[in-house]
Amino acid sequence: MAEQPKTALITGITGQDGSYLTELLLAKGYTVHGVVRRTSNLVRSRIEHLSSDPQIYGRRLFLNYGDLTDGTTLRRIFAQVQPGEVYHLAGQSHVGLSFEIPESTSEEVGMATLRLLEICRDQKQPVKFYHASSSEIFGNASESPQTEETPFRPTSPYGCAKAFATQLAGVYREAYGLFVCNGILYNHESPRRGENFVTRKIARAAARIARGLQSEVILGSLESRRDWGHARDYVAAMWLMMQHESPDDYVVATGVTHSVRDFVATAFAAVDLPWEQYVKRDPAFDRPVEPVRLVGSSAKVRETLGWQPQTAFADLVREMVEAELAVIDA
Ligand code: NAP
Ligand code: G4F
Repeated sequence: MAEQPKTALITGITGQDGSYLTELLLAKGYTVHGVVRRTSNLVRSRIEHLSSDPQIYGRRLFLNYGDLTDGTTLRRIFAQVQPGEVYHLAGQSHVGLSFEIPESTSEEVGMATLRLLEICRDQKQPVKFYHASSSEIFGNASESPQTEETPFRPTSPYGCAKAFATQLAGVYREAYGLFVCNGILYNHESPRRGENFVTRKIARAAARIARGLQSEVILGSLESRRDWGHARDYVAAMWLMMQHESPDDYVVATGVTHSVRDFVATAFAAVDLPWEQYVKRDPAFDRPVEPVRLVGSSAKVRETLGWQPQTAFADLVREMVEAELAVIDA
């Protein structure tokens, strides 16, 4: 007998990861439902190529209005969609901004995860739940590289809220036997990254400066180091976790760090410009506290699920800069 197509529900489908995950799941034959919030602009640029395709939209891809803060509607969406797999990616995802808007960040990142776990608990059909945890839970990390066993020491409101949600996810797995996975993901980027994250800001500036549309870019700390991978590779790890026989937590990382300065130098080299002439520093972009030594050991996800990153740092940077140039030159 032919296998029934799987149905997935994605919160945060319009975000960077949501868009790549939707492409992956559609390619695997899933029916995909996304939760989208009401916005003043109807264009959802990252999934426009899918939602404007009549062969896909309304057939295997559906968008449902909802908001993380609106439990009644989320519950109704679950009842209508009856998802087999839920990928919970939505929420305020900017660490620096979480110092400005800590209450709404904690509500969206922390309490909304609890809300969704409670809905999962009440489902009659078995439902698998992926929680988008973050390396920010390790914050001022006590060891390096970090593993699934490293203690949580967050250094931002965002990190605290993710730590709360990560621990709750573990509690629901243990207490109720739910299939719940925490993907503890390190920074992952792409041409679809939000414009106020450092990698996209740099890639965009390098391209615009090269085309004479901008004269400089103002950044915060150039010394900060991150373990940067490609979002396309990281959504594959999310899917693999949900296919494994038992639920678990996994660190997903490249294991290699680069500084913001390295990113700048690589991006400007891609357009043959000396970055020192164009990059200015403003402490206004510094955070009250920065995590230290964030680099992940992905031994578990590599050995258990066979995952490995496919994109090298230099290729990621080049892809991001070339995408910006293509938009300008179109
Ligand atoms: P993103 O591009 O900022 O996308 C966030 C998504 O959440 C968007 O679809 C956004 O909708 C939606 N959203 C925000 N608040 C919402 C609300 N109240 N109700 C409904 N939807 C809401 O983030 P991302 O980079 O794809 O990351 C996905 C998840 O992984 C996030 O939870 C993030 O914290 C986490 N994470 C990311 C990284 C990384 O390096 N990218 C690393 C670790 C963990 P709109 O389009 O309407 O704004
Ligand atoms: O690009 P960022 O804003 O990413 P950050 O704070 O590492 O957070 C991202 O990765 C986390 C995973 O570890 C996710 F959980 C989170 O949702 C998000 O996706 O900043 C990277 C580094 C920081 O040290 C920051 O201080 O770049 C430094 N930086 C320097 N100048 C800047 C800037 N960051 C931003 N956003 N803008 C600047 O001008």
